[in-house]
Amino acid sequence: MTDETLSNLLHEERRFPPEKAFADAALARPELYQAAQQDRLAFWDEQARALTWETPWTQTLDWSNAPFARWFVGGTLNVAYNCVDRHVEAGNGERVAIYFEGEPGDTREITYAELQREVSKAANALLGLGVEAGDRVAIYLPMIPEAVISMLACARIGAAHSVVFGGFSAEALRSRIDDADAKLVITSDGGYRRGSPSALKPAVDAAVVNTPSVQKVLVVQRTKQDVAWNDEKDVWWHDVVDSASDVHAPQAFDAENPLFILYTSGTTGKPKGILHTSGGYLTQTSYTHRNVFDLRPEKDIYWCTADIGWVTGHSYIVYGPLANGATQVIYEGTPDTPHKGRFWEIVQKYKVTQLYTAPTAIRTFMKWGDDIPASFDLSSLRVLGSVGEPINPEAWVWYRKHIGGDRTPIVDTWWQTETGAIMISPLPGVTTAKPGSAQVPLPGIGVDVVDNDANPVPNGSGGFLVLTEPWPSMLRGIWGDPERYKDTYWSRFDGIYFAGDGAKKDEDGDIWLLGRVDDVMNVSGHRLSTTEIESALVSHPKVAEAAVVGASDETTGQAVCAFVILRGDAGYDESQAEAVITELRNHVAKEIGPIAKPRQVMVVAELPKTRSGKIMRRLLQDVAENRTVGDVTTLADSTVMDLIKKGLGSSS
Ligand code: 6R9
Repeated sequence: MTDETLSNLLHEERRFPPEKAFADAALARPELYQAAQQDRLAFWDEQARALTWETPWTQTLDWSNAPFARWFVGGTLNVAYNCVDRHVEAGNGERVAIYFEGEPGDTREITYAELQREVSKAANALLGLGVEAGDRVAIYLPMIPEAVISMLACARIGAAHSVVFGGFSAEALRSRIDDADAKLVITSDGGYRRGSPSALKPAVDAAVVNTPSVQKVLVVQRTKQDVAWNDEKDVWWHDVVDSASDVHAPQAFDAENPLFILYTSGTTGKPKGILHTSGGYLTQTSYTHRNVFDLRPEKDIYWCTADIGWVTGHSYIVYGPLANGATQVIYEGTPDTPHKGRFWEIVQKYKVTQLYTAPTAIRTFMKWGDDIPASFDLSSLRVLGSVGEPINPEAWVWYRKHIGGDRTPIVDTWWQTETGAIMISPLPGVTTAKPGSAQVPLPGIGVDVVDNDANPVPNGSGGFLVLTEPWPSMLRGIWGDPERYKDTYWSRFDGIYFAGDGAKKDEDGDIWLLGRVDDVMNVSGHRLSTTEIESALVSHPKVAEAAVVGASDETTGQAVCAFVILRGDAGYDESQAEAVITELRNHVAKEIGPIAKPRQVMVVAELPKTRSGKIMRRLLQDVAENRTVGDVTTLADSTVMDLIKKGLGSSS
């Protein structure tokens, strides 16, 4: 990518300095940056000391076998003890750890003392089922407390978990179980989604037919729907966990003991099993969770809306918040069940102080209309977070105004499954925010934007996002495939981590993420970022969401094709289609330049998204290029593509 590549950037000049009262009281201090700059490793030592270690480490970082890192060498700790027991020992056993809100409206309140008993029981049950330190356990559960308890029970006994999204197919589950050689699968009869029970166990039944490593299947009863039962393999949670002893002495494990494997899709077909270990991962997730969200465990009610099957659920529902002794909300279901104000009703009910969600959700709320959040009391909110995709400036501003009451800081947090924890983000109370930009690396993190030859680009230019220093929560490899780890992340540039994202530095050196580098189009030799054109479209008052792809074009190489969802209050009907499309094409030309003017704008009702909220542009490209639509198995809703094709067919 060259400088000229990303020169047509939107001009975003709005600035949101921290409010004085917030800044005065903020947990994150500007001095953190200086401390980290003076001595990076001493800075990380300091953060690691916030955890409770059984044996102290003798070396902060061993990078002698790069890119295979070891952090806090020689240190030992128990991750579950750090997330649960130590809070009870500190006298906070009566503090609520989890406010669970089921989709049908059932609730559960779990204190840290109860969590300690539940995790101990589950740990004892896993040991009874033959799971040992060093084994792998697959977890295929809905968003219920047992998902958190299962993960912590694995951590407690030193077994690595591999959580697989409840939305994934039997085949996806099978291949992940197989790749990790999991001994046990933890699942449930089903979960609630969009107002009705949806089954999970049949997918497990189908998967384990062909996974010889699996000895037992542990089944939580959530919906009480009928399930097929295999007497040799299947065990009810309420039989073996409820009857187990609620006392379990945690044993300390090496800082580099595997904590989990989490599969993420790569550019080739086979998913990559991203491996994370214990000490460094817990250090960075807890440090970032405290500072990025200004987390006060004594009084805050934190809520991250991610699913546990995504890395955000691992780092910012389970490990970061619980290591910090936070009180949090866990919600099982979808934002529009039973009504489109469900999220805001939950914020109001629990007086949520920090909300962490994804741009795709925010744009959906914009589409549903301002009056929905306006009818709830959202005044408890103090910090809003965004993760998963670049957040368009318009969505950012809407989030702050309509959810944050024009008052709350917004943290746009850039990171990946591979990084384990947040890497780039403003600090609330410290950073003057710019809508649409993740802005600055966190203290202790080395980030740059480089050109094709690994030279840092000057301010005002774009290139590839790289991480220049090893960090504590970095992936330790790809499960079973060290070569692929080196090839994917460490071979593009010598000695630095290639993230796969395009980015630009603005005049102040702040970082703007531009989407995956494979989302870059080449139109008549000009490189255009999909994100940039999507942002231009979303800045139009009639547009709620936009996805842009490059479709092959005989004359220009690629042509810009845009799919847009209009806002609910745009007052659109079919008869205005032509006029709206022309208006939007001209709008992009005006905002970015005529070169970016879409060849086609298609008005659709939905966009294809993964469960973690990422738009699957590959499928839209199939539509734009009139091909048969490819594999839809990782979509949150696999019927969306049919809807899109049908809608376009009838309007053209
Ligand atoms: C945490 C998570 C990682 C990819 C990443 C990037 C995109 C995530 C972002 C963002 C712009 C942000 N991404 N956060 N892009 N701004 N704040 O999402 O992990 O599922 O592994 O995805 O998501 O493209 O490379 P993961």
